[in-house]
Formats: sequence, structure tokens, C-alpha cells
Amino acid sequence: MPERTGYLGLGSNVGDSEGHLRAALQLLPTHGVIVIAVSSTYVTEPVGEILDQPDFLNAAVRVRTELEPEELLDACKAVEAERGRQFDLPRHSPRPLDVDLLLLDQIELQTDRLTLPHPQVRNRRFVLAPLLELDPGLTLPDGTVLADALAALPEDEQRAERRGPLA
Ligand code: PH2
Ligand code: MG
Ligand code: MG
Repeated sequence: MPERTGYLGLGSNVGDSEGHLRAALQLLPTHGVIVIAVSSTYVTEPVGEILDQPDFLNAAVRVRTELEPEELLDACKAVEAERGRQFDLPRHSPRPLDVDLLLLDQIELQTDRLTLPHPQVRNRRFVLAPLLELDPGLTLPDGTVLADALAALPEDEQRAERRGPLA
């Protein structure tokens, strides 16, 4: 099976957020996902459908894996479940751990369960800031330069402050 490089977004805003993100680094390899680089953590204001919730702690990781795209999604969900994530809550609810599959090589894919690249990569500072720390030259399969996408976000929206190292 081919080994691919992927990028995952990590987020938490319930409980010991730093502990949940650190635990994800330990749990991913038990599901066939090798973590090869880890960004800083960022304290970020909630974005999306529920704005009245605590700030998130976000980070991103570069991984290597032989898993197929939906198998990698299953691995992310398994890690979330191991940190007590409930899956029967409304979209964008507070959560102890969110592990999002952002990019996997240059794969473009749309199934019932998974869209690659992640449809919101371009618009979210809490994703772009840690991703670009891992790879400042990162581009999407359609040629989008992610550094340009970050620069295009309105400066006064989506507060994100670098906090410190995770690993
Ligand atoms: N995740 C969401 C919705 N909103 N906002 C921030 N700042 N960070 C997140 O990780 C996040 C969010 C849904 O997964
Ligand atoms: Mg998410
Ligand atoms: Mg998610």
C-alpha cells in the first residue's frame, strides 16, 4: 500500500484541552497514523454555527499513513471517541477533542462522509495558522496557496493567538 502524507487539525474546548491534544499525539500511532511534525498550540475564538462557547485550543500535525482516506477518517473518529467525544450533539458543539482530516497528498475526493481537501481549510485561521507553521509553502490540489488564503482573511476576524509548543 502506498504511504501518503497528510495534515490533521486538532481542536479542543472542553476539559484539559492541552491534555486532549497531547493524548491525540499518543493515540494516532495506535491506529496506523505516524505523527511526523507537530505545530504550536493556538488559543482561538469559536468560528461557525455556535459562537457562544469557550475558546478552542487548536494545533495541526503532519502525518504519514498507509490508510486509505476513509480509513484515516475512521482513525480520527476512533481517537476522538477515546477522549470521550460524544457524537450525538449538534454540529459545532463544544468537544473534548476534534481531529479533522484536512489534506492527504494531493487527493481530491468527495464521498458521503469525507471531502478532501477539507472544505473549510481556506477560510479558517485556526486551521491555516498551525498548518502554515508546519509547511509555509503548502498548496491545495487546485493551486490555492494557503499563505495567500491566510493573508486574505479579514484581520479583525477569527482571533487566534499562538500559545506555545505541544510536543
Ligand atoms: N471547530 C469547529 C467549529 N468552530 N472554532 C475554533 N476556533 N476552533 C475549532 O477547532 C472549531 C471552531 C468544528 O469542528
Ligand atoms: Mg472541526
Ligand atoms: Mg471534526
